[in-house]
Amino acid sequence: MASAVCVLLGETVKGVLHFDQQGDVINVKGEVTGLTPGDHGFHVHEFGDYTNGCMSAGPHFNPTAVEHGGPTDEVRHVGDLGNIVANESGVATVDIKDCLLSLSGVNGIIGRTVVVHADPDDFGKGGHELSKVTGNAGARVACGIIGIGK
Ligand SMILES: *[C@@H]1O[C@H](CO)[C@@H](O)[C@H](O)[C@H]1NC(C)=O
Ligand SMILES: [Cu+2]
Ligand SMILES: [Zn+2]
Repeated sequence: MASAVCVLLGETVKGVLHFDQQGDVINVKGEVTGLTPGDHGFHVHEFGDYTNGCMSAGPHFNPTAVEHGGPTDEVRHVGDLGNIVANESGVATVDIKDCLLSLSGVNGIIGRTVVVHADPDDFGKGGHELSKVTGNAGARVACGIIGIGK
């Protein structure tokens, strides 16, 4: 089993994520706090670059150069993990299983960045000019670089 870890930091939003891969399945588990209640776009972005904060992480990790989508859509970026849902206390418990992400190879996410957004990801269906690119998920409220876990 391979693993990775990501510490998310923003002005008010914080969290820790653990990635465990068994075969083709990655399980992303953790907790994110300090959110507004509701859905928040949750993606792996291309670069592990924090030079100018979360903006330096670049676009969604998209090695196959396709349109943005939801996590269960056939057409989606590798980094499209959908939304995390914060409760009334602003806490999102994350427990996502995904078969497209990987900890190695062309879909490898180690050294890239997880970004949590201010707004919901519309999975490309919102009709906004950004829907097919980012899911129109708004500002980057926290991010963290994915590192090798122990
Ligand atoms: C939100 O979730 C956290 C973590 O599970 C929990 O401790 C807290 O009580 C929940 N808040 C509400 C209002 O349900
Ligand atoms: Cu994003
Ligand atoms: Zn995307």
